[in-house]
Amino acid sequence: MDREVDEIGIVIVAGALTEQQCDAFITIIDSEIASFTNIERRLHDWPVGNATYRDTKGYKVFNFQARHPAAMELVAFPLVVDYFRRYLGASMVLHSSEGAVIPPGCGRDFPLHYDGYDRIPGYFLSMNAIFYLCDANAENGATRYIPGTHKEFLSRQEAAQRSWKHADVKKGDLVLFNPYLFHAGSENRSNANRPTIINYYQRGYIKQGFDYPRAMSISEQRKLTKDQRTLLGFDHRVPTDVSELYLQYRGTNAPLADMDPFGR
Ligand SMILES: O=C(O)CCC(=O)C(=O)O
Repeated sequence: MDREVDEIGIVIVAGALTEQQCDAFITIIDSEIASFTNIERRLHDWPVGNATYRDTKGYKVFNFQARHPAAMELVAFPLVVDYFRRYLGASMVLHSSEGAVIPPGCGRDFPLHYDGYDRIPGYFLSMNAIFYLCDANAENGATRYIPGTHKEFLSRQEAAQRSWKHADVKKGDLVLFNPYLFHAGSENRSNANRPTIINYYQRGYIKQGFDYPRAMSISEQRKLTKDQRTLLGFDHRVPTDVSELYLQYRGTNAPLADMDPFGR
């Protein structure tokens, strides 16, 4: 895996999820899309040029880990977490988890990009894991990438002049990225959706996509494993004010970091 991440820029892990797990995740994503809140519907209807967000980017179920216990379990998928921690350290956190669906006809304009805020030679700030819930290739919007660009530090304009390859993956495969590899989704020219789950991790000191601990009830927080708590950012919370600072330090020799007003 190290060699492929270093030499090619992506590694495909075959059969990370079973067919049944993929189907169950597709059902969860579809039902979340069907019951989108008003603000989620409005985001997808948002005008982008002459089209809408949905027509250009497809459907995004943001905060996917909060939608179902299986999705929460997936953010702590041991292969991903153990492997990425080797690059991003033990304090690594989740930046975002998304259920993503590229419908037929969508994805033509996904821009080639690298992941993360910055490119620092020899040092990664983030890493991306895409679980494919269907077979994917050049026909139906598979991830495209420009091999070797993770070592070249090109501009986006330079990268746009290069030719790319498509990942060729089976349902249940997992694609892990070198963050500096130029890549993007691609046009879905088939008649079926291309569903994926995109779990994106980063160093523990970078701001996460959402304030996960604050978004959860105390009872939900208590169901989390230690690993999930670390990944969701419970070890790096910012107190709103001095009263929360007292909650953090109350009564133990370690920061509570829960800010649980009822105590434990
Ligand atoms: O959907 C894809 O194939 C690519 C997703 C992507 O580019 C990203 O998450 O950075």
